[in-house]
Amino acid sequence: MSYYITTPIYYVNGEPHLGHVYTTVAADVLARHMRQRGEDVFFLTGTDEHGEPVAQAAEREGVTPRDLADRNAERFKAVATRVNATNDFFIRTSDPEHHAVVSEIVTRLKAGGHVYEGTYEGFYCPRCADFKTDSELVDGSKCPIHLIELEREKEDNWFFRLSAFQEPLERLYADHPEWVLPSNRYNEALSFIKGGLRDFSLSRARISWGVQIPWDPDQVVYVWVDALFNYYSALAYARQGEDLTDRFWPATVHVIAKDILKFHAVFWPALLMAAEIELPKRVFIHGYLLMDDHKMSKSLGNVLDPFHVMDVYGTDALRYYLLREVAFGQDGSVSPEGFENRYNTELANEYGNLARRVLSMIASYRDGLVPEADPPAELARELAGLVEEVQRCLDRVEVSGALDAIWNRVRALNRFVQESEPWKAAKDPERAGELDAVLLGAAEGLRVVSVLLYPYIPETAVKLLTALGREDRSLDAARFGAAGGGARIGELGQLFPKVEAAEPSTA
Ligand code: ME8
Repeated sequence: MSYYITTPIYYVNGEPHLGHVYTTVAADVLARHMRQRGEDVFFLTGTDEHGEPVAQAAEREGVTPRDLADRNAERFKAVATRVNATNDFFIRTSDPEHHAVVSEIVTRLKAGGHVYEGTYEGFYCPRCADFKTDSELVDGSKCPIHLIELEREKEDNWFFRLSAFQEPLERLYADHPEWVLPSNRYNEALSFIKGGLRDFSLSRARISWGVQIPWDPDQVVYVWVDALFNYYSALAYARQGEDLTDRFWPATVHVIAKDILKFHAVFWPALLMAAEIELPKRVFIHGYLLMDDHKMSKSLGNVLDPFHVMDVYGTDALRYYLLREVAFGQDGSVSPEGFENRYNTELANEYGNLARRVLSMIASYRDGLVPEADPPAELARELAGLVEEVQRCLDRVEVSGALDAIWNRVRALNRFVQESEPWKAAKDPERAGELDAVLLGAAEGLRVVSVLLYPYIPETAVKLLTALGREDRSLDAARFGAAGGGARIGELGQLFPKVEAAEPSTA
């Protein structure tokens, strides 16, 4: 089956930060997991380069929007690589191929009677690229998100008849109660729709940085319309000489945060209906990472800078922390101190030490060969159903739910090793069979959790599976007992080394 997953395309008006990393990593976990399942996966991320957010930032810096976009798009690309994202393509809305698709679609919208000429009068926030109703404003005239003073604008432009989609959208929500997840976000979007939909401007007259309206060269396509169609346009040109649209459209899931719910859960399906394009199957809305926790950490200082974390602790540690600390779908705080806690207690102790311990026992008690034995029934019970549980969670985009389920088994394996005390059996030749079963069970359990952890901590999981002499990381391999004994184990360095406190900065 095909599985097409997207992140938002990020604005190039600023630097990539932890919030962007969060969404990209979560989407990457899903993409990697679905590949493990043998699905035909396409994973898209990229940059949103038009409109006021970028044009104004460029003006402030005294460069052209294109220069700013070129510079920052490179940074976003580099971040995707740095976090080990396995995106199949990186779209930039300044790509000429994307322009062509947007022009064609707005032309089609007009031909279909969904576009009319009108006058917009009201408030507009250039940072959100969003029109604000009077009731949304703070202190009478400020953007509720950016708290900047907005001016009342009046301009003639082209309107999209969103109001005509009130009923079709209500029907979409009634027929597909899980098309927006989690359910609180579904309710929020539905109540926005039920509150009455107003037509919105499909074009802007004031700026020129964007896709020209084909029948009116004085206007450019509203940046959100331009941006949303990236999910569709990318498939047409991501692979040279090949159109992937039939293979991957409609998208399986768009992963976004709650800031852009309205655009994805209301505007987007209406635009697609108008353009007579099939709707994506799901939008998943995650929460915000709250980063204002100023507790001091020994090695990281007081801000969780993702690049610093990756430099000091490695990419896997950051990926793990983000998806473990905050329930995916809810808001939650992240902090350097919280990071260190999870790194030391969970990654280094619960997983890293478990791995080292099991491998060193196999090395010293069984000359480095995983023994042949029947796996212990209690472990088999503990791990039964785990693959299905992880699949069920990830089908519903519960990225941290799946990780919790896996981690519970990491803890169960630790208990198993602790309680079965193989070091005692190793001293008694009569208990050789028992020792074989414990070592085989522990190795097999470690292998199973590592296959399932692969999407979250890919570098570490590959190291561990290699050291276990079992490199198959398909989901079928994640069944307890699938591999059995006989493998020769290899060397495993320290997976999550202790990091000493950073020297106090002398700057
Ligand atoms: O909105 N916590 O781009 P953007 C969690 N170009 N996620 C966060 C976050 C935080 N504190 N801050 C940002 C745009 N994000 C548009 C999108 S899509 C067709 C166009 C993540 O650069 C989260 O995914 O402002 C959020 O939705 C996105 O960055 C917004 O990125």
